[in-house]
Amino acid sequence: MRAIALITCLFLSACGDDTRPPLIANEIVIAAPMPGSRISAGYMSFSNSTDVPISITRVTSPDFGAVEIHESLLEDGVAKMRRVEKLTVPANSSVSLQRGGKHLMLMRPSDALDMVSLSFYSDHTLLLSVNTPITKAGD
Ligand SMILES: [Cu+2]
Repeated sequence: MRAIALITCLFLSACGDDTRPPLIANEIVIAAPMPGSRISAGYMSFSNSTDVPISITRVTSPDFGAVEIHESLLEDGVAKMRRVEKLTVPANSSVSLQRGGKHLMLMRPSDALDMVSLSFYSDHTLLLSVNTPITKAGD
């Protein structure tokens, strides 16, 4: 177990005085699905405090059947969205998911959703876990 703890420690940026995690999320808004809808969107800002780019390739949640990163775009004047395979947060920089741009697409919610747990991975490495209340329409 000790070896595993050490490896985790190295990944989480040295474990020295700098206790800041490599990747943090703030300004998190997870919209509640509209009545009758089985889909909703999430927005947030990711900050990378390391000297290397960090790529999010997978998002999981026990509260949804599937979570994807999407990008909204205009194609021939028609608003569409497509799946993004990888969201890269540049070194010492941040990236925002926001309305009309990149967003989380949250599909097939479980019933009576109040809190949402999300885990962000780079391939198989867990980068960040987030627990946040859902934002009801009108909040
Ligand atoms: Cu979408």
